[in-house]
This record gives sequence, C-alpha cells and structure tokens, in this order.
Amino acid sequence: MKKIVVLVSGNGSNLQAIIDACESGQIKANIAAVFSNQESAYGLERARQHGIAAHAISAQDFLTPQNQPDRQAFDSQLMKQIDDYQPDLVILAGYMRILSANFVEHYLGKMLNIHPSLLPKYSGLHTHQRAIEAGDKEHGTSVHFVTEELDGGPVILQAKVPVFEDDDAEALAERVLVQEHQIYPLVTQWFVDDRLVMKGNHAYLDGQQLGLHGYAED
Ligand code: NHR
Ligand code: GAR
Repeated sequence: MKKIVVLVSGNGSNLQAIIDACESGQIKANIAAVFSNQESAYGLERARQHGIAAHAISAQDFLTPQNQPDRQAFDSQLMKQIDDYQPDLVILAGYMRILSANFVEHYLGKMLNIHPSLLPKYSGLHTHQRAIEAGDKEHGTSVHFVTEELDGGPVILQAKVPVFEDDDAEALAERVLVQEHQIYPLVTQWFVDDRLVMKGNHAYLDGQQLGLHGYAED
C-alpha cells in the first residue's frame, strides 16, 4: 500500500475527507502521519482520533541569530521527519506556510495542494474576499501539483461554485469547502492509482496532458 503524509495548519476538514476515503477503500493508501506548523491545529486531533501519528513543529523553535523565522531550518526539520515515513505522496491540506525551494524540489511531482480559487486567478491569500470584491459570478477551488512558484504548479482538477449577491467571505468559503471535500479525495485516488503524473511543469492523467484549468476544461 502506498503511504501518504498530510500537512495541515488548521481545522483539517480536507484531511478528514481524505481519511474517510482511505477508510472506506476509495483511496487504496494509508495516511502514515499528519504534520502541522500549529500545535493547536484541530487537524492533529482528527489524526489522533483515527490512530494516525500526529506531529507539530513550531516555527518559534527555528529562528536565525537575528530572531527572524528560519524557513530553511524549519523546512529541513520537517523534511527529515516526513522522510522517516517514506511517503509516496505529500498532501497540503490548508497548510499555511510557504515552503522553501529545497523542500519543494525534494517532493517535486509527489506533492499536491488544494487552493481555494479558480487558478490562475487569485493565488496567495484571502481568495474568497478578493473574488467577492472583484464582483465575480463564479469562484471555486483547484487541486494542483506544488512547484516552487506559489500556487503556480500545474492544475489537475477544479470545481466551481456560484457567488451570490449577499455572500460574505465566510459563506463563500463554506460553499467552496463542500466541493473541496469531493475533489481532493478523487485526485488523491488518481495519484495513488498511478493515473496522475507531473512531467515538465504539466500534469498528465492517463497519459493525457491537462490544460490550464486541469481535467474537464470547459
Ligand atoms: N509553497 C510553495 N513553494 N509552493 C506552493 O504552491 C505552496 C507552498 C506552500 C503552501 C498553499 C498555499 C495556498 O493554497 C501552499 C502552496 C500560504 C501562503 C502564505 O502566504 C500562501 C499560499 C499558500 C499557503 N503564507 C504566509 C507565509 O509567510 C503566512 C500566512 C499566515 O500564516 O496566515 O508563509 O493558498
Ligand atoms: C481550504 O479551503 C483550503 O483550500 C484552504 O484553506 C482551507 C482549509 O480548510 N487553503 C489555503 O488557503 C492554503 N493557503 P481545512 O483545514 O478545513 O481543510
């Protein structure tokens, strides 16, 4: 069985969807461990409840002599602990810390992220608020391979939701999450079944190169 490591920073509802899909047999893999940069992340608790190893690594423990966050040191510790599990796949599920080039390079083609926008629109933070402020009629979420370019790796699958007149960011985020819980387990299943690969900054599903918006582009 393939092994998955999941990184979370918060609630971990996407982690939960993937745990459930593994337990039901939809995804034929084991989640070997969950890591968080936040000790208090509820995602760690979800892992423990399912007998999955849960680890927190605190950024405060990795500072430069000038007391600045030392991303390299943090990421190399994270990498070392992840590699103890020898994962086939690393999944970012609401992981809120930018990853250094070394880290990304180490897991290139084996690391997925879910980003709450219809990429290439709205990379970075506060995507729901930005979509509302732009007057967008539709919004959504994207699963992509992680490359060094923030939210810039090849898109695999997107899901769209409508934006309603009276939406605030919270209402919109909730609507997006429902879709995320559908598409992230599905893409994970594709990867685990060896149907999905990244080659030369493109994603391929069953040997077919995917377009700018991933599978089922309209
Ligand atoms: N790292 C690389 N190199 N490439 C990507 O595509 C990454 C990544 C790390 C995380 C997730 C991403 C998202 O889906 C992700 C993709 C955090 C930030 C951010 O600005 C941006 C994008 C994403 C995650 N983080 C701030 C930082 O300084 C902290 C913000 C906070 O703590 O609230 O790390 O959106
Ligand atoms: C999800 O909507 C995910 O797309 C987003 O955070 C939420 C996490 O929810 N990710 C990012 O914004 C990454 N920067 P969850 O913790 O309940 O899965």
